[in-house]
Amino acid sequence: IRDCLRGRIYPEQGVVQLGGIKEYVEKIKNVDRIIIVACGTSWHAGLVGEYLIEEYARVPVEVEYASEFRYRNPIITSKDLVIAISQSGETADTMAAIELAKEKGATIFGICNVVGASIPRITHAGVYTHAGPEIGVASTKAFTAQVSVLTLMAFYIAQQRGTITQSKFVEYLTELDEIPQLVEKALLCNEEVIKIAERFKDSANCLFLGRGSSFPVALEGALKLKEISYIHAEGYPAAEMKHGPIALIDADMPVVFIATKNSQYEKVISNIQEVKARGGHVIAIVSEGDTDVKAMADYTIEIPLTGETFVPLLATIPLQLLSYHIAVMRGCNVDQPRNLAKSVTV
Ligand code: F1P
Repeated sequence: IRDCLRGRIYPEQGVVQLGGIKEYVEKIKNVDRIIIVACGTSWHAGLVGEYLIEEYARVPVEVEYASEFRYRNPIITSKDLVIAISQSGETADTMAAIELAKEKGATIFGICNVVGASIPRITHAGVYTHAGPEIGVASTKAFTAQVSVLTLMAFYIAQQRGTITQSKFVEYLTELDEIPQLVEKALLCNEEVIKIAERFKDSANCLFLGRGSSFPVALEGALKLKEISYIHAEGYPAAEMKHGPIALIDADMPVVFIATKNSQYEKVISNIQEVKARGGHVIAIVSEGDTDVKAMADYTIEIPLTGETFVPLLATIPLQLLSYHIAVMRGCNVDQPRNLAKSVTV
């Protein structure tokens, strides 16, 4: 995240550097709709982007799996702005979605990690995440870097459209600038995560639940566990639990909640109570100093207290560590999971 934000945010001056995107400022000011296209982890980052762009810039956002979007007949016009997200910059589905949107006249921005990859070459403008090479196949630091860029874009679009004041813009940039230090603090949870991994490493299933922008974080937590430890995991919005997944809950179903102090904290607490009442084991990601969730959950992992906007950047850290430790304890190759390719080019 530090490398991703370096040279990009200048809170004191109240400016951001977003490369070629700034050449499309009129488009940004007048756009009626943003469509985000991506696959896998990048799609989850896109969902976080949806929450943030709609919250701050008040532009309707749709987030599409590129692998679906490319094969249907989506309604796209020259008024649309499409943001394509890809770690590798080579994902065939994402490239096909970009070409389709371009044919219909949309403006395409890219968020990519690999400099000079194919996707940056077919977009109109873009931002590199500069997360460094992803050694493993599963996307990890690329995810937090993508979310950092999307957070920055949400603030920038909001500033340009006048949906936030310049003083708020500066305030948000200042908070974002502090995130790398908070991530360092979040990493101190490692010892606690190892204990939890030891306890649940033999589970057959796992459920991840969150509300608001913590819902995509739950999806990403579940995907990482699936990808590198081969444990069946599902991410759900916590409020959807009662519409189905609650039937699965028993003593063999660990449930990971993102239960940080934010606007839906009380509601998450009642979801935790529902799980506990059915004998489920609760692992909760909580804000530093939390007492209410701690009194209920079987295990808690603390992350630094931060504004709701920045929770995805911090809450992802313990979830990635949890998958990592479980995978290592199960003897899985975390860098080269079976059946997965770094770039899905067909
Ligand atoms: C998309 C993706 C990754 C996943 C795996 C397969 O790649 O689904 O999120 O971890 O590597 O591909 P990308 O378009 O972000 O490179």
